[in-house]
Amino acid sequence: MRDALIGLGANLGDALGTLRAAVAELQRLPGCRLLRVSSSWRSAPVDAGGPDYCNAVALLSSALRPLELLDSLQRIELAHGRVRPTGQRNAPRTLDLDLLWVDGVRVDEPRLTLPHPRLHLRAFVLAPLAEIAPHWRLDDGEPVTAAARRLCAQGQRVSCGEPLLG
Ligand code: PH2
Ligand code: MG
Ligand code: MG
Repeated sequence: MRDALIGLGANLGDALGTLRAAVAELQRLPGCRLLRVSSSWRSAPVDAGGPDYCNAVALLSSALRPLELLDSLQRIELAHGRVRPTGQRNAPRTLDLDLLWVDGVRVDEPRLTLPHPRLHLRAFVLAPLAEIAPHWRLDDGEPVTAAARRLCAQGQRVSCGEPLLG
């Protein structure tokens, strides 16, 4: 079993309801145990257009290989009506489940790069991560709390919203 960090995002339809449903599905994923889930955090789209996003992160313990876990995440996205318009990068989406980090795993393949190459640049990931794992350190050793504060000071606005569990 390895710990795995998932980023959740939605900015179409009932985004908060979709994140709650996705968390319930992560809880039921075969071969996985849900360890922690952040609150829902609201932010403006980064490098994208459309409505504000609801974002969250979830920490799993998973017996699946990274690509198997990615397949499972993409099945959940599809079940929530995720479509990928051709030629439109970062199009608004009903549900985005990104595999961001797997303990001890580095891969760089067409379908999957771990750790996620933009993990350290996104307050909408680091703020919820600091909520559930305040002692987490990024690849370069920077504490997640400091990195989240720095990105917010640089102008990325994120605000904590509703709990996603219970
Ligand atoms: N996801 C993107 C691009 N931009 N911005 C916010 N605030 N939240 C996201 O989840 C997000 C984004 C591509 O996946
Ligand atoms: Mg994404
Ligand atoms: Mg994605």
